[in-house]
Amino acid sequence: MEAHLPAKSDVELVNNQASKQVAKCVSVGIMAHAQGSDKNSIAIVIFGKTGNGKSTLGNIIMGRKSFPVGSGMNSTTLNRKTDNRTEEGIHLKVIDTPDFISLNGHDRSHKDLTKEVKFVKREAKESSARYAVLLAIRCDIRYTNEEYDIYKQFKKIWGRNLRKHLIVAFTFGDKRSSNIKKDIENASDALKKVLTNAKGRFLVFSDLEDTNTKEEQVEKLRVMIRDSKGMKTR
Ligand SMILES: Nc1nc2c(ncn2[C@@H]2O[C@H](COP(=O)(O)OP(=O)(O)OP(=O)(O)O)[C@@H](O)[C@H]2O)c(=O)[nH]1
Ligand SMILES: [Mg+2]
Repeated sequence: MEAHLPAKSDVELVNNQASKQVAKCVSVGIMAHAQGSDKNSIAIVIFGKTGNGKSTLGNIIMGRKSFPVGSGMNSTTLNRKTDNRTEEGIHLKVIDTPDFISLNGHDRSHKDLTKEVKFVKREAKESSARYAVLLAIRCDIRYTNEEYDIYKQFKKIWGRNLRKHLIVAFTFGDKRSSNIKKDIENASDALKKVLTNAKGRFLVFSDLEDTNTKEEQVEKLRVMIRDSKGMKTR
Protein backbone atom coordinates (compact mmCIF):
# COMPACT_ATOMS: atom_id res chain seq x y z
CA MET A 1 0.00 0.00 0.00
CA GLU A 2 1.34 3.40 -0.92
CA ALA A 3 1.86 5.80 1.92
CA HIS A 4 0.17 9.11 1.34
CA LEU A 5 2.80 11.80 1.18
CA PRO A 6 1.40 15.28 1.56
CA ALA A 7 1.90 17.57 -1.36
CA LYS A 8 4.38 20.45 -0.87
CA SER A 9 1.51 22.90 -0.59
CA ASP A 10 -0.03 20.72 2.17
CA VAL A 11 3.28 20.77 4.07
CA GLU A 12 3.45 24.56 3.76
CA LEU A 13 -0.13 24.82 4.90
CA VAL A 14 0.56 22.67 7.98
CA ASN A 15 3.75 24.61 8.74
CA ASN A 16 1.96 27.91 8.32
CA GLN A 17 -0.86 26.81 10.58
CA ALA A 18 1.64 25.52 13.16
CA SER A 19 3.60 28.76 13.20
CA LYS A 20 0.37 30.77 13.40
CA GLN A 21 -0.65 28.59 16.35
CA VAL A 22 2.72 29.17 18.04
CA ALA A 23 2.44 32.90 17.42
CA LYS A 24 -1.09 32.85 18.85
CA CYS A 25 0.07 30.95 21.96
CA VAL A 26 2.96 33.37 22.47
CA SER A 27 0.75 36.43 22.11
CA VAL A 28 -1.94 34.94 24.39
CA GLY A 29 0.83 34.15 26.89
CA ILE A 30 2.12 37.71 26.76
CA MET A 31 -1.39 39.11 27.09
CA ALA A 32 -2.18 36.81 30.02
CA HIS A 33 1.03 37.95 31.68
CA ALA A 34 0.27 41.60 31.02
CA GLN A 35 -3.22 41.17 32.41
CA GLY A 36 -1.99 39.50 35.58
CA SER A 37 -2.18 35.80 34.80
CA ASP A 38 -1.44 35.13 38.47
CA LYS A 39 -4.83 34.73 40.12
CA ASN A 40 -3.30 36.02 43.35
CA SER A 41 -2.30 39.37 41.91
CA ILE A 42 -4.02 42.36 43.50
CA ALA A 43 -3.81 46.02 42.56
CA ILE A 44 -4.86 48.80 44.90
CA VAL A 45 -5.40 52.37 43.73
CA ILE A 46 -5.47 55.06 46.43
CA PHE A 47 -7.11 58.38 45.72
CA GLY A 48 -8.65 61.28 47.60
CA LYS A 49 -8.07 64.85 48.70
CA THR A 50 -4.58 66.15 49.40
CA GLY A 51 -3.42 65.60 52.96
CA ASN A 52 -5.96 62.85 53.67
CA GLY A 53 -3.17 60.36 54.31
CA LYS A 54 -3.09 58.55 50.94
CA SER A 55 0.67 58.00 50.91
CA THR A 56 0.65 57.01 54.58
CA LEU A 57 -2.06 54.47 53.78
CA GLY A 58 0.04 53.17 50.88
CA ASN A 59 2.95 52.68 53.27
CA ILE A 60 0.75 50.86 55.79
CA ILE A 61 -0.41 48.48 53.03
CA MET A 62 3.10 47.94 51.68
CA GLY A 63 4.57 47.53 55.18
CA ARG A 64 7.43 49.86 54.29
CA LYS A 65 8.18 53.45 53.32
CA SER A 66 7.25 53.20 49.67
CA PHE A 67 5.68 56.63 49.29
CA PRO A 68 6.91 60.01 50.56
CA VAL A 69 4.68 61.47 53.26
CA GLY A 70 4.52 65.19 53.93
CA SER A 71 2.98 67.77 56.14
CA GLY A 72 2.32 71.45 55.68
CA MET A 73 0.30 73.51 53.26
CA ASN A 74 1.41 72.02 49.96
CA SER A 75 0.63 68.73 48.25
CA THR A 76 3.43 66.20 48.71
CA THR A 77 2.58 63.68 46.00
CA LEU A 78 2.65 65.45 42.65
CA ASN A 79 2.85 62.40 40.38
CA ARG A 80 1.44 58.92 40.71
CA LYS A 81 3.83 56.35 42.13
CA THR A 82 3.62 52.55 42.09
CA ASP A 83 5.25 49.97 44.29
CA ASN A 84 5.06 46.16 44.17
CA ARG A 85 5.51 43.44 46.73
CA THR A 86 5.16 39.67 46.61
CA GLU A 87 4.51 37.87 49.86
CA GLU A 88 3.12 34.42 50.59
CA GLY A 89 2.32 33.99 46.91
CA ILE A 90 0.32 37.20 46.67
CA HIS A 91 1.55 39.82 44.24
CA LEU A 92 0.49 43.24 45.44
CA LYS A 93 0.68 46.47 43.48
CA VAL A 94 -0.16 49.77 45.17
CA ILE A 95 -0.69 52.93 43.12
CA ASP A 96 -0.49 56.14 45.16
CA THR A 97 -1.93 59.17 43.40
CA PRO A 98 -1.87 62.93 43.87
CA ASP A 99 -5.05 64.86 44.62
CA PHE A 100 -6.63 64.46 41.19
CA ILE A 101 -8.45 67.76 41.06
CA SER A 102 -6.28 70.36 42.69
CA LEU A 103 -2.51 70.44 43.07
CA ASN A 104 -1.26 73.18 45.36
CA GLY A 105 -4.38 75.19 44.65
CA HIS A 106 -4.06 74.94 40.86
CA ASP A 107 -6.91 73.07 39.24
CA ARG A 108 -5.86 70.49 36.69
CA SER A 109 -7.37 70.65 33.24
CA HIS A 110 -10.19 68.21 32.54
CA LYS A 111 -8.15 66.68 29.70
CA ASP A 112 -5.18 66.09 31.98
CA LEU A 113 -7.39 64.65 34.71
CA THR A 114 -9.18 62.30 32.30
CA LYS A 115 -5.88 61.04 30.91
CA GLU A 116 -4.51 60.38 34.37
CA VAL A 117 -7.59 58.58 35.72
CA LYS A 118 -7.88 56.42 32.62
CA PHE A 119 -4.20 55.51 32.81
CA VAL A 120 -4.51 54.43 36.45
CA LYS A 121 -7.66 52.43 35.68
CA ARG A 122 -5.97 50.57 32.83
CA GLU A 123 -2.90 49.91 34.94
CA ALA A 124 -4.99 48.44 37.79
CA LYS A 125 -7.13 46.35 35.46
CA GLU A 126 -4.42 44.95 33.22
CA SER A 127 -1.88 44.11 35.88
CA SER A 128 -4.02 42.17 38.31
CA ALA A 129 -6.59 39.44 38.78
CA ARG A 130 -8.56 41.75 41.04
CA TYR A 131 -8.29 45.36 42.05
CA ALA A 132 -9.66 47.74 44.66
CA VAL A 133 -9.99 51.50 44.60
CA LEU A 134 -9.49 53.02 48.03
CA LEU A 135 -10.98 56.45 48.61
CA ALA A 136 -9.07 58.03 51.50
CA ILE A 137 -11.33 60.10 53.74
CA ARG A 138 -10.26 61.52 57.11
CA CYS A 139 -12.59 60.27 59.82
CA ASP A 140 -11.53 62.91 62.35
CA ILE A 141 -12.85 65.93 60.44
CA ARG A 142 -16.01 66.83 58.55
CA TYR A 143 -16.62 65.53 55.05
CA THR A 144 -17.09 68.62 52.88
CA ASN A 145 -18.96 69.22 49.63
CA GLU A 146 -15.62 70.15 48.04
CA GLU A 147 -14.37 66.67 48.82
CA TYR A 148 -17.55 65.13 47.49
CA ASP A 149 -17.00 67.06 44.24
CA ILE A 150 -13.55 65.47 43.90
CA TYR A 151 -15.14 62.06 44.27
CA LYS A 152 -17.92 62.83 41.77
CA GLN A 153 -15.48 64.02 39.10
CA PHE A 154 -13.30 60.97 39.63
CA LYS A 155 -16.33 58.64 39.45
CA LYS A 156 -17.59 60.25 36.26
CA ILE A 157 -14.30 59.62 34.48
CA TRP A 158 -13.72 56.14 35.91
CA GLY A 159 -17.18 54.95 34.95
CA ARG A 160 -19.97 52.96 36.56
CA ASN A 161 -17.86 49.94 37.41
CA LEU A 162 -16.09 51.99 40.09
CA ARG A 163 -18.83 50.77 42.45
CA LYS A 164 -17.63 47.18 42.17
CA HIS A 165 -14.14 48.14 43.27
CA LEU A 166 -14.65 51.00 45.70
CA ILE A 167 -13.71 50.83 49.39
CA VAL A 168 -13.88 53.86 51.68
CA ALA A 169 -10.63 53.99 53.65
CA PHE A 170 -11.15 56.15 56.71
CA THR A 171 -7.75 57.54 57.66
CA PHE A 172 -6.60 59.24 60.90
CA GLY A 173 -8.40 56.53 62.87
CA ASP A 174 -6.13 57.28 65.85
CA LYS A 175 -7.54 60.83 66.00
CA ARG A 176 -11.15 59.68 66.10
CA SER A 177 -12.81 60.09 69.46
CA SER A 178 -16.23 58.57 68.84
CA ASN A 179 -17.54 55.30 67.46
CA ILE A 180 -17.18 55.12 63.65
CA LYS A 181 -20.51 53.32 63.17
CA LYS A 182 -22.32 56.09 65.09
CA ASP A 183 -20.47 58.71 63.02
CA ILE A 184 -21.64 57.01 59.84
CA GLU A 185 -25.25 56.90 61.05
CA ASN A 186 -25.12 60.66 61.52
CA ALA A 187 -23.01 61.35 58.41
CA SER A 188 -23.87 63.94 55.78
CA ASP A 189 -25.92 62.85 52.77
CA ALA A 190 -22.82 63.22 50.61
CA LEU A 191 -20.78 60.77 52.69
CA LYS A 192 -23.72 58.37 52.86
CA LYS A 193 -23.95 58.43 49.06
CA VAL A 194 -20.24 57.58 48.78
CA LEU A 195 -20.65 54.70 51.22
CA THR A 196 -23.66 53.43 49.28
CA ASN A 197 -21.58 53.56 46.08
CA ALA A 198 -18.98 51.44 47.90
CA LYS A 199 -21.74 48.94 48.78
CA GLY A 200 -21.16 49.77 52.43
CA ARG A 201 -17.49 48.69 52.32
CA PHE A 202 -15.31 50.74 54.62
CA LEU A 203 -12.24 50.23 56.79
CA VAL A 204 -10.50 52.38 59.37
CA PHE A 205 -6.73 52.94 59.24
CA SER A 206 -4.48 54.49 61.88
CA ASP A 207 -0.88 55.43 61.41
CA LEU A 208 0.41 54.06 64.69
CA GLU A 209 3.84 52.85 65.78
CA ASP A 210 2.30 49.48 66.62
CA THR A 211 3.13 47.19 63.69
CA ASN A 212 0.62 44.52 64.78
CA THR A 213 -2.29 46.94 64.55
CA LYS A 214 -1.19 47.98 61.07
CA GLU A 215 -0.91 44.35 59.99
CA GLU A 216 -4.42 43.67 61.31
CA GLN A 217 -5.73 46.62 59.28
CA VAL A 218 -4.06 45.31 56.13
CA GLU A 219 -5.37 41.79 56.78
CA LYS A 220 -8.94 43.15 56.97
CA LEU A 221 -8.37 44.89 53.65
CA ARG A 222 -6.96 41.72 52.10
CA VAL A 223 -10.00 39.69 53.26
CA MET A 224 -12.39 42.36 51.97
CA ILE A 225 -10.77 42.29 48.52
CA ARG A 226 -10.67 38.49 48.51
CA ASP A 227 -14.38 38.26 49.40
CA SER A 228 -15.53 40.87 46.88
CA LYS A 229 -16.11 38.86 43.72
CA GLY A 230 -17.00 42.03 41.80
CA MET A 231 -13.38 43.14 42.14
CA LYS A 232 -12.21 40.45 39.72
CA THR A 233 -10.82 41.80 36.48
CA ARG A 234 -12.05 38.85 34.43
N1 LIG B 1 -2.23 60.93 63.22
C1 LIG B 1 -2.26 60.53 61.96
N2 LIG B 1 -1.62 61.25 61.02
C2 LIG B 1 -1.69 60.82 59.75
C3 LIG B 1 -2.41 59.66 59.37
N3 LIG B 1 -2.30 59.50 58.03
C4 LIG B 1 -1.55 60.53 57.60
N4 LIG B 1 -1.18 61.32 58.61
C5 LIG B 1 -0.36 62.56 58.53
O1 LIG B 1 -0.98 63.45 57.60
C6 LIG B 1 -0.01 64.17 56.85
C7 LIG B 1 -0.29 63.96 55.35
O2 LIG B 1 -0.13 62.59 55.05
P1 LIG B 1 0.15 62.06 53.57
O3 LIG B 1 0.14 60.59 53.66
O4 LIG B 1 1.34 62.71 52.98
O5 LIG B 1 -1.15 62.59 52.82
P2 LIG B 1 -1.47 62.54 51.26
O6 LIG B 1 -2.94 62.33 51.11
O7 LIG B 1 -0.60 61.56 50.60
O8 LIG B 1 -1.12 64.01 50.81
P3 LIG B 1 -0.69 64.54 49.34
O9 LIG B 1 0.40 63.69 48.82
O10 LIG B 1 -0.27 65.95 49.59
O11 LIG B 1 -1.93 64.49 48.49
C8 LIG B 1 1.36 63.64 57.31
O12 LIG B 1 1.85 64.52 58.29
C9 LIG B 1 1.00 62.29 57.94
O13 LIG B 1 1.93 61.91 58.93
C10 LIG B 1 -3.08 58.90 60.40
O14 LIG B 1 -3.74 57.88 60.18
N5 LIG B 1 -2.97 59.39 61.66
MG1 LIG C 1 0.76 61.71 49.06
